[in-house]
Amino acid sequence: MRQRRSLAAVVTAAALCLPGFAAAAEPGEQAGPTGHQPERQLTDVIPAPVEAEPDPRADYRLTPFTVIRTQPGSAEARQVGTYLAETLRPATGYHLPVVSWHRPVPREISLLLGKADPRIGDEGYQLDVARHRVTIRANTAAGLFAGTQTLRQLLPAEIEADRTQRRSWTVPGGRIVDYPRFPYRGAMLDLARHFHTPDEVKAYIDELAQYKVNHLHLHLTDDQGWRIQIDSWPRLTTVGGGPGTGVDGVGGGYLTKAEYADLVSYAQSRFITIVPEIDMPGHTNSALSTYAELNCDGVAPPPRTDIEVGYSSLCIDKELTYTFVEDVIREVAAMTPGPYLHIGGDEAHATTDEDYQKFMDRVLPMVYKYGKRPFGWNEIAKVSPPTSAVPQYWGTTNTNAELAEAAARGHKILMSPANKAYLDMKYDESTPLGLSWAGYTEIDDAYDWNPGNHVDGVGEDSVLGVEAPLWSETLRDLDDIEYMAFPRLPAIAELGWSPWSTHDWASFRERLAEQGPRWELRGVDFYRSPLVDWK
Ligand code: NGO
Repeated sequence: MRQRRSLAAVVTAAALCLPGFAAAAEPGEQAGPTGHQPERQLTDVIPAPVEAEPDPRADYRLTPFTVIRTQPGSAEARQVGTYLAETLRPATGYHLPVVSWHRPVPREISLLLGKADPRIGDEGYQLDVARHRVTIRANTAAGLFAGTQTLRQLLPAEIEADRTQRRSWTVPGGRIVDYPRFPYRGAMLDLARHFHTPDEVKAYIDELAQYKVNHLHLHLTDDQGWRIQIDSWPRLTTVGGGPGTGVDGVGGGYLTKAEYADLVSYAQSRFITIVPEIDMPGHTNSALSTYAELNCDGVAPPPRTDIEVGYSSLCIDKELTYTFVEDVIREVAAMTPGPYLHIGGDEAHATTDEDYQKFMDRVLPMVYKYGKRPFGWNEIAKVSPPTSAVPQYWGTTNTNAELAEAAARGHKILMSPANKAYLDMKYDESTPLGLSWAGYTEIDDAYDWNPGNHVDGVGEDSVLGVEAPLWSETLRDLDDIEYMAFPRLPAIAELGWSPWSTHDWASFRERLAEQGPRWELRGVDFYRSPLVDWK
């Protein structure tokens, strides 16, 4: 009884105070079998759900009386409920109180743990939309979060507005059972070529989360700049990340440990794990030009802000190199709760194969010593690292002998083929930003490949997942990032989440068109590909 009374009090408060209340004051369940058609179909979601069974008699209408009820006793479920309420409040103007009661309430959206379809695993969810309630069930808070992101896309696009919209809010009825194809669905942002501020990274995280991306790889160091505070080598950031260290001498900057920690927890609140990358032994000019003693001849090379690659190398035969690397790995591992630490290893053209092997033989054990699982660009496959190390494929061909051998030895591979998944490739010859060394990548190119058989000898079972890297040689601000990421990021996210049986360009292109108005309302810049009939 007490619970019901307090609900009434809340709703009355909503009726009295909230601007949106009047708009929906004919509180409504007019939606449903008669008349009102929802604008969305149950399958209008990116990534495509595993299974969707529409029930047109069961449309649900969000009203000023809707309550979000989360699993009693679960602080995590409550956080997901609070995030959902925060995303739905601005456009609806509804109060949407979040409660953790045991008993169901009328017109609720409930987020509950357990008792779902057994297939959903750790990250999946079951979403039931009925006339009087929406129920999301999952085994974990991550699954509940994924379910809420689906629910968000099932509401009309105006739900993304930051001001109250005078309209009704109907969710199409039926059931979705959904879970990921691969455990790792990633994006990468390059902070080294141009620094991107914590706020820009957070804005990107907010977008990634909507497409069920669960890892963000940060490329933190390169020839141009060093972007993460390392206490034992302080000049890395004050000098190596200082003003003018962006490409063409533009910008500069770095993350303090406090800012990094804040980003890690912000990402965690959206169920995204940060994967830090310290690129070595190549791509190290910023460290080498900051600390002369790291060079074989003890002479610091000049800082460089051009976009040449493959000219720098740590000094393989100097013991100080390994003191330096261990200090960095220790500090980065300590500030990173996630399981992975990326050590780069790409384009070490200034290091001989023998030296590269020597270097990796010393450095890979350090990653394990500090409790992390190493990631590296696919070049690390040639040193036969322990099989728990993850090579990240960035080639442009469908054959790679070293990668196939690594898969045969039992490695999991992360797929980021540059001609498909690199978000910094130009869309076509007229794209003002980006590079084109791997070719032009239109939205259909980004979508049409199968990570489970893209490289000969690397089958579905050997694939850890997919990642869409965004390198920043030409990208200075958030608008630039967004313009290159959208609409291709959702394509890569769908390849990582949705089963291959749902893969369908015609359907994807239509679902993508529906994202356009959402991006506009959120102020997200995007490329209006002529291949899509944007709404
Ligand atoms: C390559 C190179 C990067 C460039 C990027 C640009 C890898 C793994 N190494 O990818 O340094 O920024 O291309 O597309």
